[in-house]
Amino acid sequence: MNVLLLSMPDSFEHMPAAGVRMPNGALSSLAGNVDPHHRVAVADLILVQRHVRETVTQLVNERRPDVVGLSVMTFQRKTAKAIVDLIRKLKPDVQVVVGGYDPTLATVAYTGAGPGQVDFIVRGEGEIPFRDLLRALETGSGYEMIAGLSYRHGDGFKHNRDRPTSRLEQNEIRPPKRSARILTGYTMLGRQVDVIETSRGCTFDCSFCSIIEMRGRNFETFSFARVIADIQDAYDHGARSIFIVDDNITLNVKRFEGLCRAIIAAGLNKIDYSVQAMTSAIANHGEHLAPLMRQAGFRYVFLGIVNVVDRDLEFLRAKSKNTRRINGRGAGNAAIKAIEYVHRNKMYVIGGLIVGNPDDTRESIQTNLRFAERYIDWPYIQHPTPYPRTPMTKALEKKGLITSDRVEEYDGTTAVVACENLSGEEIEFLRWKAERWMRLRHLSALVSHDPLFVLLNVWGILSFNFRGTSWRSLLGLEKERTAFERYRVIRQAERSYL
Ligand code: B12
Ligand code: SF4
Repeated sequence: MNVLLLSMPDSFEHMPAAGVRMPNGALSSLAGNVDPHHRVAVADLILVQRHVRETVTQLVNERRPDVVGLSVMTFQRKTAKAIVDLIRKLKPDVQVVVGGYDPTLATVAYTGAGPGQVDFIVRGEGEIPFRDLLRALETGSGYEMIAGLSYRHGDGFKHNRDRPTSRLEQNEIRPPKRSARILTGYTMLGRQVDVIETSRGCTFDCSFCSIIEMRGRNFETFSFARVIADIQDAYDHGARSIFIVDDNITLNVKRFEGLCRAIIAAGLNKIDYSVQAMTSAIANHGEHLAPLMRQAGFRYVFLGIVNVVDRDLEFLRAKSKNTRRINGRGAGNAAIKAIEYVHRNKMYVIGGLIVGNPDDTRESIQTNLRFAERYIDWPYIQHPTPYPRTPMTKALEKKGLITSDRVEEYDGTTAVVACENLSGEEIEFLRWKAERWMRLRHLSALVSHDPLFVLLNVWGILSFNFRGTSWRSLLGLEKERTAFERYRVIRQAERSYL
């Protein structure tokens, strides 16, 4: 069968498509796990963000897919539905499958008839159900036995039982197939980027995170042999920068140290790596771990700092993962110590913070922003966002603080939730105002690492970063509020990809 797999073009504030265009790891993994006789093509639409309609039209006309699969996050739902409509117009007999976080956690949003209508929903991990679905479509053997699948049946949808998470050590999941990708232009600030996985899952339960409802609290790991082969494959396909997409690689620090050693032994430390990490793990084990990470080629460490105010950490259920331990005892917030280890070893901190929680005040938000200004190299500051079925969403609903149900705005940097004492707009204004300047500071580090990229892209980066801002507002001749209003209008227009 001809299969076309698409990831959505929607990007957000911290990942401007001019500088960061990463492949979607799910799709190449699906491609690697279907039966080999299918002709599978993967198209990451972030690579053609301003030509989505033309690209999809061309792909459907050229490849005549029997099945189209879309990977969708919640803020991409509206785009996904518009793409489905376009594909159906071009090829009415196509079978449409959706998977990923939004179809799994907001399944009913996809079961309706009419615009954006889909035929199948894969809930949770997709490799095995998608492989089995293609088999069933080919042989006409029925869908009842495919765990994790929902399918259209008469006027409604049938939902098969959930599928247990895969045992990764047992090689149940075959490696990704990067050769299925048909578009080019992946980049992480000028270097070709790819994504790899070394584990799936997390045993924590932060209230804002989708992972627990997605797969339960568990931690599954791939063997080092598989990981190293996967990195080598990414390198052979041209990657010189790798984003490790693991939910929480730092759950097992000994294993992470072993992985660093394996990367060094395989000579793959010539690649720049980026990874997400818990502050507590880096603060508690940084003495040994951080130098090893540096030696292995790590450059950016995304630290889930979350918040530096204790009350907020409690609301976000993220206190223990951000607590430093000395002799087995809690010793305060781990963020500063973790940042110290990262910096001492010449790596950069991407600082993940969430501001605008229910009890936040102007002062507590400013405390977090000032912290970011002082300690963080690249800010990744977000607002509480009510993703489907997270504990935080339930809490926010109960408090009546959700101010927008337009899911295309659920990109993390559009405030769709108010505090008890501040409007969403005010919270977003405070973040927007501060973050533009924090990002600017990192330009010098970019220049020394990739001068040509900066030279060729500096104008694009600056105009994206300062969109809405005018010379008059910079000189104080116009209110920053006015610039912010302009920015919001621009951001609103950016959300329309077709
Ligand atoms: C890596 C990652 C990123 C990377 C993305 C790199 C890339 N291009 O893939 C970066 C850092 C850029 C990123 C950014 C964002 N992310 Co992000 N990210 C993740 C993370 C940590 C891992 C995702 C991953 O690759 N997993 C590995 C793959 C193999 O697994 P998977 O994606 O789940 O796919 C499996 C199934 O879902 C399914 N599947 C997926 N697609 C499809 C399609 C079909 C057809 C089928 C059949 C099955 C299927 O099968 C796959 C294989 O088993 C997750 C999860 C987490 N715990 O936090 C968040 C997560 C996906 N991100 C999220 C969000 C919100 C964002 C942002 C909007 C803001 C933010 N919070 O950072 C931005 C927007 C990105 C953009 N497009 O601009 C949310 C999504 C919530 C939701 N309900 O939509 C998550 C769940 C985190 C959370 N807050 O809980 N992210
Ligand atoms: S530690 Fe990270 S992956 Fe784990 S639940 Fe919290 S935010 Fe999600």
